[in-house]
Amino acid sequence: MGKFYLTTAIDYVNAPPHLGHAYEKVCADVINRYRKAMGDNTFFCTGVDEHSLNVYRQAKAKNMSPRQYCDEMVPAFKLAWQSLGIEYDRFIRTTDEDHIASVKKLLQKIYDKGDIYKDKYKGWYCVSCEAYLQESDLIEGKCPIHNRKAEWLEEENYFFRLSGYSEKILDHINKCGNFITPEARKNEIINIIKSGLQDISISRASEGWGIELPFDPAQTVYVWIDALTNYISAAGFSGDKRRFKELWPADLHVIGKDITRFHCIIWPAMLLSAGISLPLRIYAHGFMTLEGRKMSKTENNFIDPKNIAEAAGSDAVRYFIVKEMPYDDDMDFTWDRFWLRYNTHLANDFGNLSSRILSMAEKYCGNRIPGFSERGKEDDEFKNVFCGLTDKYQKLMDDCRLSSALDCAWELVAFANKYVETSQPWKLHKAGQNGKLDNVLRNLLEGLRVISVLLYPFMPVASHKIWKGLGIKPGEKQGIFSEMKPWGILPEGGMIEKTGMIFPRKEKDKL
Ligand code: ME8
Repeated sequence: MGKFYLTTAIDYVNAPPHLGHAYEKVCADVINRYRKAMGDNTFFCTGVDEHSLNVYRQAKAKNMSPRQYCDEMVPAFKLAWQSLGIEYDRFIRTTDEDHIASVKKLLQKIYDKGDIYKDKYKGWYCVSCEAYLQESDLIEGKCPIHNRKAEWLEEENYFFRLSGYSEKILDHINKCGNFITPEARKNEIINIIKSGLQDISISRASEGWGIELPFDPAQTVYVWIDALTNYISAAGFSGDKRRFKELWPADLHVIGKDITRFHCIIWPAMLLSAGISLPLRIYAHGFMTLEGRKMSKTENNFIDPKNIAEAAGSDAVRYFIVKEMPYDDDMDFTWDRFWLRYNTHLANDFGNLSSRILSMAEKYCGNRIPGFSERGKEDDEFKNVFCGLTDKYQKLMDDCRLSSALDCAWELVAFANKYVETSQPWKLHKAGQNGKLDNVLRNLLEGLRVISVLLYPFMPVASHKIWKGLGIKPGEKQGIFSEMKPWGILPEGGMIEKTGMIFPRKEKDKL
């Protein structure tokens, strides 16, 4: 038990979020719910990145101020996250006052340390990456990621002495094995650092949209330096010292694999320069494509998180995207697989199991939770399978291996389904073997309880329905896990309520 400060990347506001952005927020919400369930005092921050050139230009084209434009875009993000059951503690905007103060405070510290100097910069800039690219990176003059023409920028800027931090960052990566995960991402970063870091430009002179540099108000802070600072802003860096001491360092930054250079090199260097401790872990997830193609608004190839949550329910979307994204690779979303998984895993395997167990308990045990009348070897075996897999699940969750943790819970679903088939409670009832029948149903009810606890971080709506069915109300105070983990805690004689179909079968549909 302790504090757990968790963040996601903050999204650019120039287009509404798609299901790829949603994956990251769901993934963080699953981890946050799990940590809370373990009894941690969690703080979960997400938000939006507003001071980009894209925002400035789009607002101008619409004859709006950039701030007005952002104010119009923000509700789309909040609604999308709400529709997927994402419960954050802070939604930070980079135009928030405390964030602006925090950026200025951090840059002043780095400036005072002597790590910032003025120089001329010339180079190719991709507005979608909001970063300079090497000429050798361009393909026919275009950014290879965004397929967008790079722009030649030339101006006098302030620079950060990133090159002076290579050794210190490498040292930290080597000392803290889990600082960058998965391993493949860590190796990429080590290679980049070893090939030599160059100082980076941290300000812009040309546009009027951004945070003013504290030591030269004629320039604004480069959007990435501004955005990265959000993590300490939300922890109270510019305000309450006690709160900052309690929350920082962040326990986990969840980000996409495309932005590891910023988070694993530039961010640690900025913190080291300012004498602030480094985040404990960065988890860089894979990318989601749609039917084999990049998710993109401009190419009309995207899924709106709100629409899919309305069609299938938030739990089903959460389940699918987390299940399908491997820990260290990309995933391809296909509608066929989405509905197949919905109907087989959720409606058949899990939904049927829970309604079957509750209706058998209603029918054969008079709506009440039976006790163990003749507890035997078989019942211990049942219990051991459940407790063993719960321990395995916990280790995987602690390591952010969410898809594998779901597999563990699913092994239990499969085991319980098989147990129903082999123990045949309907036959025991017919034969009047009531002691045995009570034991079988008691095992199944306990099993269902454990499964619903393991699935809670992923599918909170379904878990709450099952808890209602089992007549239990886990409190949040001590953490659902510690409270609900012990085997055999269902109260004998407790009332049961049928839940109905938790996941009704659905026809395949493309939205
Ligand atoms: O990069 N699949 O913002 P962003 C999985 N503002 N993840 C995806 C994805 C996909 N198809 N598309 C985007 C930025 N993401 C900056 C971040 S943080 C200080 C500043 C992820 O809107 C992406 O990897 O382009 C990133 O983690 C997040 O969504 C926001 O992307």
